[in-house]
Amino acid sequence: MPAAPTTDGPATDGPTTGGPTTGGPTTGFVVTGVEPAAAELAGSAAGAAERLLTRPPVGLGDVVPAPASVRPQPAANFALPADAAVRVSADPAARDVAEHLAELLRPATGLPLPVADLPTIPGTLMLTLAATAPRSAAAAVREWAAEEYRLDVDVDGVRITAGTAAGLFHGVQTLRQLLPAAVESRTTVAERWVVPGGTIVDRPHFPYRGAMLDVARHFFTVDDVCRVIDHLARYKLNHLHLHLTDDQGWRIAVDSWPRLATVGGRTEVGGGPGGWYTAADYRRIVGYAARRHVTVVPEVDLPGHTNAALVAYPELAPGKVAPPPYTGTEVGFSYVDPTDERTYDFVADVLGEVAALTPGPWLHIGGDEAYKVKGAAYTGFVERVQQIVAGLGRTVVGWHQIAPADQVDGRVLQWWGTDGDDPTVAEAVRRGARLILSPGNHAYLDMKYAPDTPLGHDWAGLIDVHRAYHWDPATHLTGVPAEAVLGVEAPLWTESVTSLAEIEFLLLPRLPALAEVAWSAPSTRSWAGFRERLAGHGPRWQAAGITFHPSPEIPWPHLRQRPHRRQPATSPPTSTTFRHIRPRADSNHVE
Ligand code: TNX
Repeated sequence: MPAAPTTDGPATDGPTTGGPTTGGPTTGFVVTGVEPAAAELAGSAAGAAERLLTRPPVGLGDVVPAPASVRPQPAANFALPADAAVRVSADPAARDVAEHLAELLRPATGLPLPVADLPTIPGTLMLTLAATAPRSAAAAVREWAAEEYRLDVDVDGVRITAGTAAGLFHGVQTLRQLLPAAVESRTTVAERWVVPGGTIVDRPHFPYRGAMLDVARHFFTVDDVCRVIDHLARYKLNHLHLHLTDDQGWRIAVDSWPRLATVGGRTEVGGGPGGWYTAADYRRIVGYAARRHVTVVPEVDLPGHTNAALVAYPELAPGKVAPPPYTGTEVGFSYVDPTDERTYDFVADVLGEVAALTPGPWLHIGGDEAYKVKGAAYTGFVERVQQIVAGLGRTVVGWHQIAPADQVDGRVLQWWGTDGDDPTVAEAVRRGARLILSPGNHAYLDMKYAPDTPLGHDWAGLIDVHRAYHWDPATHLTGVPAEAVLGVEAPLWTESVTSLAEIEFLLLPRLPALAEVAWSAPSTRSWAGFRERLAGHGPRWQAAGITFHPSPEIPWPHLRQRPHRRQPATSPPTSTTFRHIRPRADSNHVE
């Protein structure tokens, strides 16, 4: 007779590794004094019983962003055995996702997790490239069905199926969230690695889901940027927009105009040393992102926000006089001379080199707050730059100020208004433009959470987690049909942000809120459900050493006892002095 289980198997009381399928020393059952056949029977019965008793700490639906469909099978929980292996369809991109999964799980589990191609040996974690049947006909014709995945968990293992490596990658991120929070630890942890049983079928609601990092106002290292990419990937965001140039600094080396970086890159807000990315640095960022199925969208902001370029090349400045370097936080005063042909050589050279380094389809040309280039001078400039981008075979993206310029194939406007009524943008959409929505009062990650937030701005209002979550991209702008909305992007401007900890403090927990707005169908979204699901991510971020804002809106399991206004235990952001953004007094622009 098997003895009774020594414990009722709460997941966190379990062994370091091993589980029912290995029958290792840590199953929690003791079998004594029985014949071999009976022992075998007893052993397998004990294994079955333990599987039934194994309670995962995470529910199958506890995923952010909310999946399209979740069918739990509580009797089918899976515990990762010591000999767990990853098996994957023989395809280089899928193989890379499998390696990524193993890399994610090895540090905390301490398991070897070898990766091999299917079908040699069935593994416990299987990644299969195949149609995610059954798939609706409607989904099949939507371009974003490409990112769909299906995840099946039963007592024998986990199977992720997708039509593309990107779909497999999203499935891996879901699996990561279904494991105990300790999986985020970078060192080996004593834990039972149980995954809740059942099936998830999931796909994004919008194809473009992104965040922007302003590396111009303050410079951030390649490692910092890569860490931001990790945060995006975790929440199934698939675009990183890099704001590479602004008045305070030029951050990308351009061979044909070398002083842009070597002179224009040496400044930043507040007088710090600045910096820039070499081509190799930038390639590293792009490659790191690509491996996480994130596309980099480079922005060269034109014709305004160009003081750093003018310092480096006075020939681009109106009057050909170099302005002094600028390290303040005002906007709208600088511009490249739209009447000089040399300016268009500059634009073509810079965009050509940036395009050559960038595998993705998008080139962002800025276009915001060019207060001193007005009317036809402005639209004429934008139209020429749009043609340069088209000539490079890329799709142009610009801040919504470029709306009055002529339509060019595929053009995308990034809308950052705070009022959902914008007739000029609605008209550009009628002429064929598509939109990325970054409403300043919902998606701007540089806004403060609350009046006492130690960094950030408030010109677009305060954005707590609820405000970041509570809006619908499909209906947000009057006169813009849902089909014109490509997706959502959360910009992080960095006038007040000087370190990775500060970036993370502003990103988390609002980035997952915006990720859910972009990924999850409205029918699967609810604030009540979201705040409960998000709560489980606090321990994950803590385990990974990630800074976040412990917003009192979220019922954090391990932070509950803390007074509301305390900062996170991990690297609290320092308070920074910040002058409110406003057009310079000498700006004569009226919007
Ligand atoms: C507006 S939004 C800007 C940026 C500032 C930001 C600060 C947009 C396209 N331009 O230049 O950094 O406000 O929140």
